[in-house]
Amino acid sequence: MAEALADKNRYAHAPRNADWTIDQDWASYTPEEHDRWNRLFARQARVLPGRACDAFLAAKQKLELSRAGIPDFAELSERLARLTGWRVVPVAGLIPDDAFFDHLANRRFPAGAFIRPERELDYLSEPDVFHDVFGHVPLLADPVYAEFLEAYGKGGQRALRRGQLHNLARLYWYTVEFGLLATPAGLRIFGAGILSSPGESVFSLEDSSPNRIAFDLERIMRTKYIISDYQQTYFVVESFEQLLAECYQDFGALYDDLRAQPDIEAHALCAGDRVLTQGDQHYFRARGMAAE
Ligand code: HBI
Ligand code: FE
Repeated sequence: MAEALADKNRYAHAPRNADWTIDQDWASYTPEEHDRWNRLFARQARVLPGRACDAFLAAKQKLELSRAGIPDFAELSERLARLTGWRVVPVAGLIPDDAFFDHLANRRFPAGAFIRPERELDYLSEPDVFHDVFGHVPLLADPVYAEFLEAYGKGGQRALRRGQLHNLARLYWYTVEFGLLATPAGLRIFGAGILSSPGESVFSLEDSSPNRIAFDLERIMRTKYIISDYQQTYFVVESFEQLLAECYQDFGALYDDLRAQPDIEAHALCAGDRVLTQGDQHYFRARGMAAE
């Protein structure tokens, strides 16, 4: 297993700092690795216009992410820091929750330095440089979203202390990873997990299978999710301002409420949901996943 990991992620054994950051060693990327980034990038550049939110498309330009090859995080951070003070710091993979939240609370986004192997081009088990830098980083150039993610990091530290991280992780999952935005032109994508996935970029907006429900903080914090396939429900925010405003409140009272309430299945609809589209869950039934 260790060999497989090393083969897949050549940073797996890189020496790391106390804050879990490593040296990206940008010069060590091979032409094949840069080429794989370029192919992933080109595929998303084709599918995202008209589907990704404007803030993402604008930031992709501003950050010059359209330049070929895996970005040098130090250079990218100079451009990003001038806009919102955020920086991108290299890590070998998933890092402990407390380190992760501490970085976010200090406007540092921990991004995987490795790029997925050819055999995992479409499905990826751990956030690699394409998921993190192409999917997550551009929205950090949006001032309101940038403030939201810093607030999320601070909230994460509080949730950890209360032992309610699973509730906050759901907020991250259904917004930062898989969130949709309502716009006058229709629904648009802002979640990084969708932005970095060609199939889900179409599925999340256009397929009849998933539910699409208006953002509701408590509802989201009770809703379970799956990590190995497309989502069965997407939540829709009105604006990043709404997202930020919802996260400024002290979650203490909300967490107390949540302890008393049962979790909600990923495909379920609840009384009180403002349902934009009710999914037929055909995708999940075909996989025997949606419990009726
Ligand atoms: N580490 N590098 C990295 N990236 C993540 O997205 C990440 C992590 N550690 C913890 C974590 N995410 C989640 O547990 C939190 O989002 C809740
Ligand atoms: Fe992610």
